[in-house]
Amino acid sequence: MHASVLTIIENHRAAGKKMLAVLVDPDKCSEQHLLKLLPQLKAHTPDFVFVGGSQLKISFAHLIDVFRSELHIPVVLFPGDATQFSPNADALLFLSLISGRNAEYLIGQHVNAAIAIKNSSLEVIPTGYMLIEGGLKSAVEYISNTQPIPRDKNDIALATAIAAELLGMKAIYLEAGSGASLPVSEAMIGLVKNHIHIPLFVGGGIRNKTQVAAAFRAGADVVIVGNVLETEPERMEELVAASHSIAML
Ligand code: 1GP
Repeated sequence: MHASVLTIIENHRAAGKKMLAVLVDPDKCSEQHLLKLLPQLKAHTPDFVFVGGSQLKISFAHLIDVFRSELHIPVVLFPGDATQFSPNADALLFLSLISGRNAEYLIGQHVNAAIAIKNSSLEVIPTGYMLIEGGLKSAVEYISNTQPIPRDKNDIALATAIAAELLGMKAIYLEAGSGASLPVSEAMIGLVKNHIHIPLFVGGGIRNKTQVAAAFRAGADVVIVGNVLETEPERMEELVAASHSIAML
């Protein structure tokens, strides 16, 4: 049993430490890939494993159970919609796509999932999920039928994040989209960080230790990496080490 995800994040923030989350998309995690990924996750443990994706409607119960039994870190649901739910995870990012204006992803999917979530013992983390233009059309943009915030419109990103905090959300996630060619800019991360008090997650297109360090220096509390480990799971060590070396910035 570990502390709640929000408590872990708050404790790290208080100690000036940064955190890395590895995102595993069940659509892209074959049994063969899992056999390569698991030893890396065990040898170079990140702070969290996120499970989810935005594309296909698949059951990921098996993956959740494997991570829960093999790893000693929180397993966090990062759902693309209400079907991507398992009561066996530790926590759920209850994502509201606040960069967009599609009610289905602002509240509709949440209503669909609400009773199942309420009946589970999952830690629920209401999260303002902000899609930022990342150089490529993202799956989130396509599936949700919303527009990302332009990558140079830092003022819009800031106002959106502040609105989320005022609405009572417990975290902000700046998302450039999985496989983005351009991660969220340091300027945008820094501006948002300086005006909110809730934890800041940053992901999308972060592929190496330099980019991990840049996102942390700019103000991210938790950096999420996914895509790069789908093709090169052996990069786990470098990315986890980068999150540790940035402590106390
Ligand atoms: C995507 O933010 C995550 O939702 C991670 O992005 O797959 O590009 O690392 P990548």
